[in-house]
Amino acid sequence: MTDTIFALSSGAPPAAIAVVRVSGPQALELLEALVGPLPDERRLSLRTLRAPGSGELLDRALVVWFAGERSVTGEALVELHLHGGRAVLDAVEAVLADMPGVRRARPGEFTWRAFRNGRLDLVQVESLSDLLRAETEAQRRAALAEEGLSGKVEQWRRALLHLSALVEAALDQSDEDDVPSDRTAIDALGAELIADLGRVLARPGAERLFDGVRVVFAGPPNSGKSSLINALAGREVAITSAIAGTTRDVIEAPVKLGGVAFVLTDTAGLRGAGSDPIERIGIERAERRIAEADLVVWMDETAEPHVRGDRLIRIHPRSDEPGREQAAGLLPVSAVTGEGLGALVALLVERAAQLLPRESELALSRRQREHLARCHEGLLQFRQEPDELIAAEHLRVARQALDDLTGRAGTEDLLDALFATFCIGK
Ligand SMILES: Nc1nc2c(ncn2[C@@H]2O[C@H](COP(=O)(O)OP(=O)(O)OP(=O)(O)O)[C@@H](O)[C@H]2O)c(=O)[nH]1
Ligand SMILES: [Mg+2]
Repeated sequence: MTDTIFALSSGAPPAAIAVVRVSGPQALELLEALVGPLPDERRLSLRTLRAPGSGELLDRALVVWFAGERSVTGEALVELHLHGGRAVLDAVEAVLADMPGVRRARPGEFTWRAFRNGRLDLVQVESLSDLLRAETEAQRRAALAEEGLSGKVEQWRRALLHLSALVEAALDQSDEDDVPSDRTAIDALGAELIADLGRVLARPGAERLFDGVRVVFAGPPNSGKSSLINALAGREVAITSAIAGTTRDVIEAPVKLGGVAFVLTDTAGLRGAGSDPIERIGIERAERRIAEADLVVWMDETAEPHVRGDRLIRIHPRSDEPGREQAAGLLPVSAVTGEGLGALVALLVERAAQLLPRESELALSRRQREHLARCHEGLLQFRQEPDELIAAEHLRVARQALDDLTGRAGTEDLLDALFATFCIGK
């Protein structure tokens, strides 16, 4: 029999309220043992909780229960809204853990049960995971929009099934010359699906949104890279000094600027001659980061930037200092006076916006994009394949890709990896 699981689903104690969730076949029995006769289903009710054996008073708390057909986990579910003190929680949890067949939940286990019982598909689970880890406004909106993917995938799946049915029918009829095959409908539906999937695939992915847009600060030693990163991050991320060659390794600082997640990367000052072997390794690393960056803040007024185009942001650093000629057209920025910092942030946010999914527009994760791309590819091959039997096989591959996307055909290791990212009580 399935275990009944419980966990604290709200934040760490002490808190005003601690919500303990219990899910599984014995959840209702357990609630009855704690509070006596059950209140109405889905009705938050004030009850006295007592330890089943001793009758000892545990807490007075709001309790609520849901039958399996209506709960998020698809099992009988109980919520105890306890006073959020550590001792209250300990006492109640000790009583729960003592009951036979009842144990503490593993991380993500409530969500895992919801998935197993068909309450959520994998895309919805991922959206939930993203929502829980969202730290910026943009991440929160993207996570909420991601939920819409599940419905979209279901539409595509139905359209694909319909398409397959048309193709099968055409195959059956191909022996009988007098029955025309439905080639026009098949072509139209195929083209529509390809276009629809293509549109979603063409959008920027969600990775940058959650992992942060990678901005590398590069320029000669002493140009003020580390000082500028410290000023933008509002904390001492890197050591700064008047000694040229202070920064040698790559230092990353995740920051939120203008509601967008960035990873600011400090690098060793770029110079050729005169640098020692360790500094040279630092410079090699800097060059690698520059090559991989989404954006590069180039802090050299004279030297030719190592990147071009949309990735490049040129500034005139240490702009407060007399004697440093302001190069024409470069944004003057000073880590000391704060001049130009706001303008630089605005520029970073503006450039980042081009790399990120548009607000509340559906953005795919790498995993989602891979499966969707496989589906798209299957459809393209289906359209080009003159042999109807082989074409039907391409369609099957496309359908399989969508099933992989929603987890209908989920492999265990993938599921383990995903659910392990959840916290206990979720
Ligand atoms: N006046 C003024 N001084 C600055 C500014 N930014 C940095 N400095 C000074 O310039 C020197 C070098 O600054 P860093 O931030 O260490 O320069 P860096 O580019 O990281 O140097 P390396 O790590 O050696 O490549 C330090 O003495 C800083 O105090 C600025 O905006 N204005
Ligand atoms: Mg430095």
